[in-house]
Amino acid sequence: MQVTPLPSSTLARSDGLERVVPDTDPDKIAHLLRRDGGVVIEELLDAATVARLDAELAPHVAARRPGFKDGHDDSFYGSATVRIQGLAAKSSTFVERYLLHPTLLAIADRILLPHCGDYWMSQAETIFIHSGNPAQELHRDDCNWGVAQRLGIDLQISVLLALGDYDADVGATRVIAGSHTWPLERPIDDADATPVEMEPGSALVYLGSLVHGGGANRTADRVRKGLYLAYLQGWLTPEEAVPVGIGPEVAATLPQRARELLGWANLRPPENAADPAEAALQLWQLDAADLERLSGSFHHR
Ligand SMILES: O=C(O)CCC(=O)C(=O)O
Repeated sequence: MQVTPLPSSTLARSDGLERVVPDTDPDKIAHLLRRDGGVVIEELLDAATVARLDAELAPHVAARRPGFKDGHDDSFYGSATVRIQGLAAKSSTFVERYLLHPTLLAIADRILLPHCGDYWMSQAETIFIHSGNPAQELHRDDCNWGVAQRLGIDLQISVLLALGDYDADVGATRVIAGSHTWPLERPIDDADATPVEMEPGSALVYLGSLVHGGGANRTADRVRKGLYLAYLQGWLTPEEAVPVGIGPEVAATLPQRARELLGWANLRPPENAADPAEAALQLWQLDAADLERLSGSFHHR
């Protein structure tokens, strides 16, 4: 993989986010997330793992024309952007090293579990921004769940892993640090957003309430390779129809925690449920006959 190293001067913290390493105390990372809305974990994955992920996804990316969906207004998703989903069926490295990364799960436990029995994956996709793609509109991921967004609790944690060049020219994600605390009505100004530049293998982790957006790719021939992953409160509908994209045959081969995160398990009731009905509740149930038929793929807990 040909990657242009970033000059160290461009690694300044002008984006307002702190840099940590993967074995930083997860309480500290959760604190930074709550304080700034985002944080960069440097070297979340090593170079060999990044290369393996990239290689496993490459045939799927090569077979896809840029643009999200025919007949769809691509100005948000990017008409020169390649988004591939169903990643758990396409890359075992995605599951083993990214979805189940202990640091990411430790952060999600701290931020999301206080409000749910369990969280699950909302979406994972390549966001490969090609030359000429304009900057994406700044937004909050939480706007997917407009009513819940007003509850004032953390709904989602998003991660953007750099699989290659991730500098301002190639379309690094732009963020407004601290904007997760703003009233939703406050106007958003593009001039306040700063690109988060990272080395391959590093990851931007941010709350669903943080204002952000993909950058413009102003280069002639480089591609901004970001690998998106989001963990969501289990009582909210994921953005991607995750289990459908994976199928029972693949699900049966996955570790139990992966099946739980990928919609191949029912959801636990909240641990602190005071009401007996709430404590007995099982969301995302499966009829006993279906459970038998899918034995080995759907995990009943
Ligand atoms: O690609 C990026 O940097 C951000 C993408 C994003 O926020 C989105 O597509 O919702």
